[in-house]
Amino acid sequence: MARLPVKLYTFPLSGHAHRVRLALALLKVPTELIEVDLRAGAHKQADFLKLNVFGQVPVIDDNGTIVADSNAILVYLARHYGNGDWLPNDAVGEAAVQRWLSVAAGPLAFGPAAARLITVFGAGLHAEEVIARAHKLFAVMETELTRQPFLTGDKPSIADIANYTYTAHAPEGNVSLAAYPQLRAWLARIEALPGFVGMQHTAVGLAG
Ligand SMILES: N[C@@H](CCC(=O)N[C@@H](CS)C(=O)NCC(=O)O)C(=O)O
Repeated sequence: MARLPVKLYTFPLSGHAHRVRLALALLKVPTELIEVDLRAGAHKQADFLKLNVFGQVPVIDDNGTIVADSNAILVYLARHYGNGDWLPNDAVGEAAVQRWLSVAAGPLAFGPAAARLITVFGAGLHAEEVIARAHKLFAVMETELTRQPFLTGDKPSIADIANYTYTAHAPEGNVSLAAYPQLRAWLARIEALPGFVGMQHTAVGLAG
């Protein structure tokens, strides 16, 4: 039976959802975008909770296979559609990628992504604290990227995809990238990959 496009349940300003959209685009997987109206609470309705008990985007439906959580989806897509690229099979290579997926779910989420939640969505978080956390992370990434063009080596992987969006959009949360030339060059390398698609910009913070 002919395969249908992968359905991506998304929200245009969600960096977590964008990382999946970017992966689908780079892997050239036909995609149907289904917008979930987070502002109207559609993600907490029974129909959506059946797809993701956590009531969050992103979720994909790949011809009946439902996968929720952005990093879990990146692993699924890399294994299913990546032809061995994007997620190495060897133990050391896979662990190196997982390390950066943990960064995306940890310091990236609680640093630059959280800073952007304040300016884009009005979240009641402590700006100074999350901005400081973002700079601490970016200083480490800057050092790592002086040694190699992508986070895990010479080739891009889902580690780069997972960390791209909230880094690129950090200025929206008042986190300047001016002090990080290697980080900016890395963003440009990802943006130059065939099929790259960006996330909608929001004119707030330093991006205002
Ligand atoms: N760990 C999840 C986090 C996803 C997430 O935080 N999604 C946000 C949008 S960026 C969301 O749906 N928020 C609504 C909510 O948590 O109620 C993932 O990586 O997919």
